Amino acid sequence: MANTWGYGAMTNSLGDIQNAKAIIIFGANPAVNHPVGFQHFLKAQERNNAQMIVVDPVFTKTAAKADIYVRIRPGTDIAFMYGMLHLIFKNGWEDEDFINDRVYAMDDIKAEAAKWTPEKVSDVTGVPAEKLIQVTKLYASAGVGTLIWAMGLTQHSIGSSNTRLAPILQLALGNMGKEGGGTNILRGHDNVQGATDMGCLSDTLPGYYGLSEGSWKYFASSWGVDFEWLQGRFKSSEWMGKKGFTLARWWAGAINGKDGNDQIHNAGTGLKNLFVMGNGITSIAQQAKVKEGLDNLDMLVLCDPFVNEAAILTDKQDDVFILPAATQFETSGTVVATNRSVQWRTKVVDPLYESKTDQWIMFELAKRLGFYDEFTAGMKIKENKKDFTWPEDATDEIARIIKTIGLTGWTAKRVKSHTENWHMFDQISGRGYGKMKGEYYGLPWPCWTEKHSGSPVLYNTDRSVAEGGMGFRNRFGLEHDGTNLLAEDGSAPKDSFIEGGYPEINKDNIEKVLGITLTEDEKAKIGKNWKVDKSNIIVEKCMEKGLAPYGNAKARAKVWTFPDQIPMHREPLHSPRADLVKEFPSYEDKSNHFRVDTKYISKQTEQEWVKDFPINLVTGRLVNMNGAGMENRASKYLAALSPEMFCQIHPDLAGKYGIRDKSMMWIHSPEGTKIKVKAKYSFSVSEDRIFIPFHFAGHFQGEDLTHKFPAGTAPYASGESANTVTNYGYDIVTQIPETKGGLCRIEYAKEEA
Ligand SMILES: Nc1nc2c(c(=O)[nH]1)N[C@H]1C(S)=C(S)[C@@H](COP(=O)(O)OP(=O)(O)OC[C@H]3O[C@@H](n4cnc5c(=O)[nH]c(N)nc54)[C@H](O)[C@@H]3O)O[C@H]1N2
Ligand SMILES: Nc1nc2c(c(=O)[nH]1)N[C@H]1C(S)=C(S)[C@@H](COP(=O)(O)OP(=O)(O)OC[C@H]3O[C@@H](n4cnc5c(=O)[nH]c(N)nc54)[C@H](O)[C@@H]3O)O[C@H]1N2
Ligand SMILES: [Mo]
Repeated sequence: MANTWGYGAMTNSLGDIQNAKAIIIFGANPAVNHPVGFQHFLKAQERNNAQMIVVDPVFTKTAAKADIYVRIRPGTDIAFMYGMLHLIFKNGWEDEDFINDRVYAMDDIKAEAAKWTPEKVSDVTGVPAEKLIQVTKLYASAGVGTLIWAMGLTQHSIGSSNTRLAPILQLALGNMGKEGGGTNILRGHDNVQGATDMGCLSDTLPGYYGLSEGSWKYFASSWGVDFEWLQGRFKSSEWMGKKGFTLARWWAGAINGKDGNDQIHNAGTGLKNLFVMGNGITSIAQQAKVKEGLDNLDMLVLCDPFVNEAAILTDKQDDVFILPAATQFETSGTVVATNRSVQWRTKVVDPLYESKTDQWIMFELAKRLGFYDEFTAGMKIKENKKDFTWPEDATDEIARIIKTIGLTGWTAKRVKSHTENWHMFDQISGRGYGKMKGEYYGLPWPCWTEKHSGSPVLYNTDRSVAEGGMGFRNRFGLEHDGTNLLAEDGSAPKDSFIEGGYPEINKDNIEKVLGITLTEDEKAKIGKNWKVDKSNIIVEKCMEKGLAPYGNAKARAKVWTFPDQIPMHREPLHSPRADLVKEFPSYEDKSNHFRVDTKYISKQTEQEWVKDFPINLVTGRLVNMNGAGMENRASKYLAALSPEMFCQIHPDLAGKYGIRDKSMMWIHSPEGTKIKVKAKYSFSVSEDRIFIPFHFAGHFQGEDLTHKFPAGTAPYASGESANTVTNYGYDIVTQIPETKGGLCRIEYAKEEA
């Protein structure tokens, strides 16, 4: 990644947005989805007269607060950002020193940007050339600017390229590692950052450790279990190193290549059981496939405080288990916020009625499956105890093991002291006062040692490493094709022993790079490198010298192992512009992508989709509902705010199809599926696109399934799921579904008598 960590987490923080002189938002609607955090945006407008630019295909509530609104065609942000870079380089608005000292391969970006003239950008994105020029001039000249994104950038077949080019734009302007700057990704669920950090990903171990044998061995010994035992849990040892299925396409595993569906690569077997803990399932793209997957399972287990609507969607009658999970209010432990900071959460009440906490369910499951001792061994190691205390010992286990992102300082004791003293920290900088002096609120990672302050602004070289400073991470070698990948002289964090770039620190180079001599005892204790050094001696020695253990390197604008080495515009698989599909085709089909063969070019060119499906389909969120929506539709008051599934449609578009305001309409997808929803006239969308929220479920392709709820459990509002008509399409690297870049056809739906 251009930005080593910014892929998923904020480099700065919500409070820090108050320092921004300009704000540019791509595909995020914080007024609706982060309404509390959005106050910091409004304060930046008040305090600094910060200009706010919103780039979105829909005129949102956030756009209503913007100084400039840019209506972009879905899936064309790369063209827009290259258009900005084109103007930046042409006018000399880039930060030359920053690029020279801290960025690798910006020349490749410059060459691509040269092709994106304002006229070309306008043709591809639908944004007038003058608007692109106005936005770029404003953003490049305002002083430090923050770049915000969320799902409007990620949910595309080119989502991962979007999330690379956005940081590159910030690198070009020298906006990284600065207060008021950075790339600030507004994350989703409560604790989704913590869940990702802890390895709820199918291609990493906790802390983003890879699936190599070395990583597994580090974890085996840190967990106090035999490596061979762990290996024995897999069909054969090679499967230990393979990526798993993703949530987006688990159903392909259950359908197992039947009836022309995508082939899977899963050791010769399909998926038989699905255990769901905290996902709505109806939030996944291509619901007809999801239903087929559910129907094909041997067993379905749903652990949820509510009746998970997967149980309503499936026709499966036997072996569907609904386990009453307790909520976050009925348990305690740590959660991680969007800016990498941690908080302690205290239980409010004991689990109500027969509900059980998620950890109780997991422990009981481990007991029944016969590996409870191994499952819990890691929590007893630190103090060599017979039993563990939940959740403190789990928190301490994480602090003990996860070095990659620097969680060493996150002991239960410290985290609790932060939450208890939250009033002792500054709202904007996060800096502590009084007894919390020298620490930043929630110890944003990396928090290298048990004494470290936390790092509120990633890649900030104006601070010493001890107070959260650092350069970019050295992850990809010292040079590539003869070009130095380490940072240039003068770019090291404040108070650094070394002026310029240096490699990541390991057992072999520590004495030379740090200019020290280790004692025999230290030599015996330290691990192979800083990531697996259980003694933490490497990190401690680095701190003494003002060095970040992960090195000081250049950010990469080019990833030589990716299908597109630099981000490239490619049309969505279902594009309204057949002419541009020829000019900017999608990728070659990808075999065994997270175990599933995945179509790109073959789907894109299967037919000229726009002929039969002429309208862009945009999906997104409402302020009163969350995710799959069950939690909110089960609330009488929240449900009353949007009691029915609806579609925002421009009156001129509706008029062409004879669709009246509040009449019913059908939306048809290229996959042959359809939903029946209520039309809602709106000028927030233009005539070429419609917007639908994805928070509804309980109806399927015109059929009301709510009679299937156990008595008394149906929510106050039900309706069609947007995901029944979201199109086929998955990101080339991450496999996130293309739920923000599809096509559809609409039709008036006759009212039944
Ligand atoms: N009230 C509420 N708050 C939530 C949630 C919720 O469900 N309800 N969910 C939480 C979760 S899990 C998440 S991930 C976040 C998501 O937060 P957001 O990403 O803000 O959520 P969305 O509304 O899905 O999408 C944001 C915007 O992307 C725009 N968009 C679509 N396609 C494109 C495109 O191609 N380019 C650009 N530039 N924009 C595009 C949409 O029109 C939409 O306005 O919200 C979190 N907060
Ligand atoms: N079309 C379209 N689809 C989308 C998106 C989009 O923008 N457009 N956005 C995508 C995104 S970013 C996301 S994150 C997903 C969100 O989709 P989901 O992850 O499905 O969202 P939630 O509704 O928050 O689902 C959480 C489930 O967990 C349950 N739950 C709540 N608390 C607990 C608990 O403590 N324990 C347990 N065991 N369960 C609990 C809730 O009752 C609910 O059933 O949707 C994705 N789907
Ligand atoms: Mo999300």
